[in-house]
Amino acid sequence: MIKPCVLAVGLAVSALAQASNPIVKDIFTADPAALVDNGRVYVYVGKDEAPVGGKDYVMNEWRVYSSCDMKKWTDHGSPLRYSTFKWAGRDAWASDIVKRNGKYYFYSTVDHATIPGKAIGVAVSSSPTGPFVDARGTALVTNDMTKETSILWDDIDPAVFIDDDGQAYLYWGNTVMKYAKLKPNMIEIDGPIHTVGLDNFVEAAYLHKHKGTYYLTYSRHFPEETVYMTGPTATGPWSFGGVIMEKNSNVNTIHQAIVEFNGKSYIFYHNGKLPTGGEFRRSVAVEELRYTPDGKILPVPQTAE
Ligand code: FUB
Repeated sequence: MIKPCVLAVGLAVSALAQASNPIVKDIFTADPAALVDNGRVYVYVGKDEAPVGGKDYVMNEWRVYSSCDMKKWTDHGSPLRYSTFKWAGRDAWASDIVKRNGKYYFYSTVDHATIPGKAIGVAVSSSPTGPFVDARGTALVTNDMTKETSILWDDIDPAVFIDDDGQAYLYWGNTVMKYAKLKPNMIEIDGPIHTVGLDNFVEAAYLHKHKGTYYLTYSRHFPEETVYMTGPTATGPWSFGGVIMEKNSNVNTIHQAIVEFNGKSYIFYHNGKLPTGGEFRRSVAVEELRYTPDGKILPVPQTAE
């Protein structure tokens, strides 16, 4: 049962609880995806399980937390694991979530058990907290090593955006950004897969719209920083906007998600700031995101309170 949020009259919502980054302090979390639904914000994270000194990601499940005020978070447990996708072999990597026609569609990166490389699956639930089931029984996107530009991990980091006319788009990629239309059923690619050359694009493509402008954010360089581009449509053409968040000190990745909630904009990301944190032991945090009157995004410093 998900409790409805009650707004306190005459009190700033932010005064209701102690501010606190990272959001989760008892486990390591990474690759935030965010959803605002029925007045509540949900953040979905991959659980980083690598031991201290670990040399690679150990990620078996996603977890979901929700909040009424961006400060006090309720733990809803794990709504799915990589093994929810029977065709996947490992790796609950980055994800995104969207609601359509009363259902919640969760797009996620996993390692394919039989096709070499990463793949993207889509799971569905009637609740934002799950449980989610595989919506197709097969991967939505698989690696194609016959292409000259292919690498084993170029099909990662899905992000979904539904435009005002109802057209849904899937964005993803590593090194090269890709995008495609989704059919209205949200579980099939519609038409060709496009590739877009972006300046020093690494990963974590993410699309949002604010006051009529489309914003494409992504990670560039390595260690990564979060940058943005703006465009007149969901497919560009894109003009470089600037750096939103500078690189982490002890983690090469940063992976953002952006939502509007109760009249403010927020950016979720990860860093390595928990004690014993680092490259494979990350922590999801959130900051307010501010725009100038002419639509530029102001640089966002990380806070730890
Ligand atoms: O968490 C595994 C990978 O690291 C994600 O897919 C990337 O975005 C980076 O954060």
